[in-house]
Amino acid sequence: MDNNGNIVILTGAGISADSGLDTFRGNFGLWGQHKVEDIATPEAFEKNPKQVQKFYNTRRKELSRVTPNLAHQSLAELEQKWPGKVTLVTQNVDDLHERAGSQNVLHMHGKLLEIRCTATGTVFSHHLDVTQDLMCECCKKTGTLRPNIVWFGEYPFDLDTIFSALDEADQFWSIGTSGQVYPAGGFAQHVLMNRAGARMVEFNTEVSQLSHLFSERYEGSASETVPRFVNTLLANIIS
Ligand code: BJW
Repeated sequence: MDNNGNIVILTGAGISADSGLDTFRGNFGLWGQHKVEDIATPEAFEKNPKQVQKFYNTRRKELSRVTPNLAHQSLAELEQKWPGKVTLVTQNVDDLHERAGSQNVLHMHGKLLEIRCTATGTVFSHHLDVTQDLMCECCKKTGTLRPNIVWFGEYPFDLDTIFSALDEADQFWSIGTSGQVYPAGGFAQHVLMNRAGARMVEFNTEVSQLSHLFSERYEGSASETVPRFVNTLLANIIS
């Protein structure tokens, strides 16, 4: 493995928790406040679109009240300064990585600030509330717009690009994810099986379902552990 080689980083809700956004699981998570099957499935949207749009309208609004934290910022700095390729794969639908300055970001579960026309598949950037009586710019109909979010049973975005990056990874980092959702929950295992000797690092406040796959673990808030780790790494780049 190349010490200065390619790094693939998987982020989850935990990295945005220090910015004030809720995670999904755990006592105070979003799935503690809402039933997942009432929100995050295509069937839920079909049955009760108003309720699903309301959930995403609330979360979209929250974005204007939060800012990237030191973990997001240090990953952006890493991408800029690291001699190898840095691929940031996020399960998060917020835009905090981009606002911190990261450029190579793959949003495998979609983006809160995008909506999609179910009639044509066209994706639009959208920062305001979405209601069922909003007319779609492309098909000129109402009731065809949905959040551009990947729900359970739907195929995540950019998987070909993600698996190509995993197949070339010299390091795999997992930050703030419980590892309970697939296929993201299988990425660490994929790297272990296909990239013998890759550096495996996990950052989490607690032991996760995937912790046993990582030879290096940093327990604590991502906004503290990640910047410390990145600073040390950048200070030790072998030229
Ligand atoms: C901190 C911290 C701090 C806190 N610092 N850390 C049976 C077995 C296996 C799989 C399946 C199965 N039945 C169905 C499936 C597939 C299904 C699945 O995985 N289900 C499981 C629940 C069982 N997956 C799918 O359906 C996916 N599609 C799919 O599989 O397509 C077919 C396919 C097959 C094979 C290959 C390819 C494709 C789609 C999944 C869609 C997920 N959607 C959601 C909601 C939409 C987005 C949104 O509204 O925001 O995505 S669910 C939700 O979970 C969201 C997240 O992105 C995702 C992951 O959650 P995450 O980020 O890990 O958050 P938490 O809350 O779980 O964890 C936070 C972590 O942070 C914790 O560990 C904390 O300790 C930590 N933490 N504060 C550091 N300050």
